[in-house]
Amino acid sequence: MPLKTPFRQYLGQLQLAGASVPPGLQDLLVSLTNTCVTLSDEVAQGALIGILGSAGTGNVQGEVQQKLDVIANDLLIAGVQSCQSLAGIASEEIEDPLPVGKGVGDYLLLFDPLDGSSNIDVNVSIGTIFSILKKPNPNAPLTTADFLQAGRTQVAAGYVVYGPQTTLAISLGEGVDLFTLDAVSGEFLLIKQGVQISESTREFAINMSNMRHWAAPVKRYVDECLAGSGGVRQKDFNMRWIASMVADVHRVLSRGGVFMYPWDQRDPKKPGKLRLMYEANPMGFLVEQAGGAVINGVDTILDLQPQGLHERVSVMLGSKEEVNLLRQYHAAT
Ligand code: P6P
Repeated sequence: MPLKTPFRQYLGQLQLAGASVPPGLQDLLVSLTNTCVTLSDEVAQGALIGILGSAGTGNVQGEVQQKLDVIANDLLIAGVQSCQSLAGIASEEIEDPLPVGKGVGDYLLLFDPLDGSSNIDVNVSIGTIFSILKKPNPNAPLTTADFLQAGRTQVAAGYVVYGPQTTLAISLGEGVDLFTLDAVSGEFLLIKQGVQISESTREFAINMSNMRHWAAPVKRYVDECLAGSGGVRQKDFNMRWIASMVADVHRVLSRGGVFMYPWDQRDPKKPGKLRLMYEANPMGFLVEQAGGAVINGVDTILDLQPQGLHERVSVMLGSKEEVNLLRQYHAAT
């Protein structure tokens, strides 16, 4: 498909296993991404329209909400209300799923409306992460159980990163494609089709300040990266940590690497910091579609059967060789 194809036209031309994208899914994706364009404008205004700083409220995660967290959540919920194919929404910012219309329809939408919000006030990239599932019984009343499907069942997943460019990464199950927001037309234009993550890398991403709390396999892996060319890996590594999953994962998709937010002993009962349903699963879907891998240490994350809408998970994703090594080290314990 020609570069700079607008997203709406791309969806109209895309073939999935020889068939067109269902019109209801096209409508949902266009409404969702158009809302992200509006959100991008809000994010870019920042202090000029008084939307930085804390909202003074907490979310279901027990976290202090930033004003933009609330704005993003409200915008996204409002932006998809007219989608007849959408039955319900699950958001990081709200406890229970929200029915759309009468709560019937083919699809379910899950999102982290504004991931990385600790970076909002310091002008570092943040983003919206989304996941779309099929509703098991389209005409039955909406239930939380409808959303508790393994990540591999996603029909679409993606993110919009609000950075130097506002860029959309999306997969409908046949590879990952990238679009950048054109300021003139206000549309996402195709910039790359078929993103592939390099199997090997020299770059890892983890919050090093947590090192003393990590499990042994993670400590071993990172120590070996730090030992560089004189150590068992026989190559030097670089480290990055943006503390915004969307930005870190976009870098991994763009130039390879491994991103880790593993379980640590600060709160042993918590399996990890990141959420399975609307962070790890959509990001893992993209990474696998781009030829990478995503695990929680021992299991492939996309095969996990969710138990709760807001459950957390340990995450290691990116270049296949590195993720396989992490899996090997976890299996050896
Ligand atoms: P830390 C942002 O709050 C987030 O959920 C992810 O986007 C990011 O990868 C992680 O938390 C950063 O966590 O502990 O390094 O601030």
